[in-house]
Amino acid sequence: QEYTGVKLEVLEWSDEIKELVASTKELEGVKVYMVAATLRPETMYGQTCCFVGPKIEYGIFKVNDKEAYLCTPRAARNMAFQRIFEEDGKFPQLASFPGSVLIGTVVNAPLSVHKDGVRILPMETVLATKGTGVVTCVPSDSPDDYATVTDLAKKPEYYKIQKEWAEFEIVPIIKTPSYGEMSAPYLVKELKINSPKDKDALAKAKELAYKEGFYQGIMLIGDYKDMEVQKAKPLVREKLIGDGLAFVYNEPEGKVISRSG
Ligand code: ZZB
Repeated sequence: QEYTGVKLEVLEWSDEIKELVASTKELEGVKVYMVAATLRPETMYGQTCCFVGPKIEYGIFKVNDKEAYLCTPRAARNMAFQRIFEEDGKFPQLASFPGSVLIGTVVNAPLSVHKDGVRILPMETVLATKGTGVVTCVPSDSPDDYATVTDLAKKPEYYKIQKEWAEFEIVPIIKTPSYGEMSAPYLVKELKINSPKDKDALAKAKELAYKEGFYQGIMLIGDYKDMEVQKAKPLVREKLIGDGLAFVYNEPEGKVISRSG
């Protein structure tokens, strides 16, 4: 799987991790980026927040003297074999912590309409075994994201977040003939999805949104406004990479799954 690793620079650490970062000598003068793995760089305009799995283990890894990446150790290891870190095969770990301590952190989301940054919020369905474990949230076009932000706004105490953190504007970024200007809310409603745990319906909604967005989508925002998504996708990606805001991240295919089942 070829992902785009989008770099979300940390602007303000949450109280729970502030001290750990401040006491880590190697992070002095180093910019830390949370790396979100996405298959849809053209949707980055619609980022409203960014998710981590609260129970998943994350680390900060030194890329060079100026930059460090925050992701799962598994992703850092993969990156180290793709010439993303300074020394081939090495991914020096500077800190280790569960995702829960990151909740409330503010990061810069490249291209997002939310220019002052977005919050890190919890998503219980983040898989530790996929991508970087950091999932940038585009509720207009990702049904999983829409279902999650709806639940976060409904139950802030349960999720241990401030209510305002889950209240942000969701703007249309892609229009399609079948699902209008916001495919995710449309599909979540249409398929009667009530919870982020509604796995099967969400998988179905995701597939429909992917297909319709890719083959029929038209950009409503940004440098490639009015262009077909199919054409805009690689252009947005190249722009992000050219501006140093993203890089190519490959996930080795064929995980170790026993053939017998
Ligand atoms: C932004 C985005 C905007 C995404 C969208 C999707 C959509 P796939 O197809 O199953 O490979 N993702 C990435 N890593 C994880 C993880 N560890 N756990 C859970 N979800 C993860 O899924 C790739 C997509 O799943 C990625 O692309 C990311 O969300 C999420 F409008 O990034 B995406 C219709 C989907 N729309």
